[in-house]
Amino acid sequence: MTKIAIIGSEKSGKTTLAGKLGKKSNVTDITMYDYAKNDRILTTIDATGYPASVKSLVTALNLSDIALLCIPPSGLDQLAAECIIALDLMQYEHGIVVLTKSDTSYPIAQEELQAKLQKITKGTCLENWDYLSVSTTSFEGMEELKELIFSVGDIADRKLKELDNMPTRVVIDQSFNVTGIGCVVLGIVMQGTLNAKDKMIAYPAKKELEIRSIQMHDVDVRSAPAGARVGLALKGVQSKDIDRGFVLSKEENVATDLVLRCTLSPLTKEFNVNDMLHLYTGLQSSPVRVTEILEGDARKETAKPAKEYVLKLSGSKEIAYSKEDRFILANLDEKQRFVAFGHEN
Ligand SMILES: Nc1nc2c(ncn2[C@@H]2O[C@H](COP(=O)(O)OP(=O)(O)O)[C@@H](O)[C@H]2O)c(=O)[nH]1
Ligand SMILES: [Mg+2]
Repeated sequence: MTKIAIIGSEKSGKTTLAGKLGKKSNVTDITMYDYAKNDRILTTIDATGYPASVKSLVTALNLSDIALLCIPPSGLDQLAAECIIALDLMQYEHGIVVLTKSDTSYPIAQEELQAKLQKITKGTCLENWDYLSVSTTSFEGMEELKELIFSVGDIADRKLKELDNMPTRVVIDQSFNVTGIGCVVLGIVMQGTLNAKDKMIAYPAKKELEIRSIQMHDVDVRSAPAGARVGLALKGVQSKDIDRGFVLSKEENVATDLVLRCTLSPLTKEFNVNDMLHLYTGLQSSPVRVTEILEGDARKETAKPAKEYVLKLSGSKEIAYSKEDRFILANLDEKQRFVAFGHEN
């Protein structure tokens, strides 16, 4: 089961490409496309809410194993650069740079564009990603792209297998009521193995529940491994108890205020004590106020690019997380909105 996020700037051909990779299913601020043939299952997520919504981009990436960064012949713009900064802050492991609309360019120009992008992304997590020229008009590169997605998908799946024995965590992206069944949620098993009849807790609300049944791509299964996209019927809760971003787990930390050890991107602007930022982890987000900036033991008024700080953040919403979870900070008032990554201090 391979899950990809298609990202990039506006009019780079993302939605057209997503439409060629599967059949449109769910639409919120992300749009999902499904494809299944033989034992190959592909879920493609188009971050349709981006660029207006940073959350749409983070959500699409956190629901996927592979990112397809779309760059048209006109090259890198402000938004594509923002996507690269987001990928690097997330240390996004698997991806492909798709040089889109290749029918409107020339091979030599595409080669130059690739060389330029490789230079720009040197030292980032994109450093070793594959490049492919693709046109959804002439179909150049489409078959190669599908093969490449599945071969990168196999590598991602092998990595996910290593997570099968960890404590089970399921991140929820949709929750609704089905007459005669009750609360049904859709989500991804982020780690561990989920079994029918498992007793879990929905965080951050701390609602106890039981997994009544599990479906993977409309087929009933008794258990689901790490990486699986699942539909779950839940016992003991109602759909109104569970929001997008909730985590089903045995144990999570829950907090509104956080103390994070953060590294600022070299490509962000500085910010000050009392500034408002946005915090993202998994599919959750919360506005937070910076209440303290510490560099070592010294209190600072300002946090500067490319430096590491301990930040005290005061939020207004409960966030569920584990010790090893990565947090992303954004400043929605800036042109390039991604600021930093961090972990609990
Ligand atoms: N010539 C050409 N046009 C394309 C290709 N892919 C997309 N387009 C066109 O580019 C425009 C933007 O495409 P869209 O998929 O909506 O881009 P998005 O904003 O990144 O989702 C539309 O007019 C598409 O028809 C392609 O491979 N070749
Ligand atoms: Mg689009």
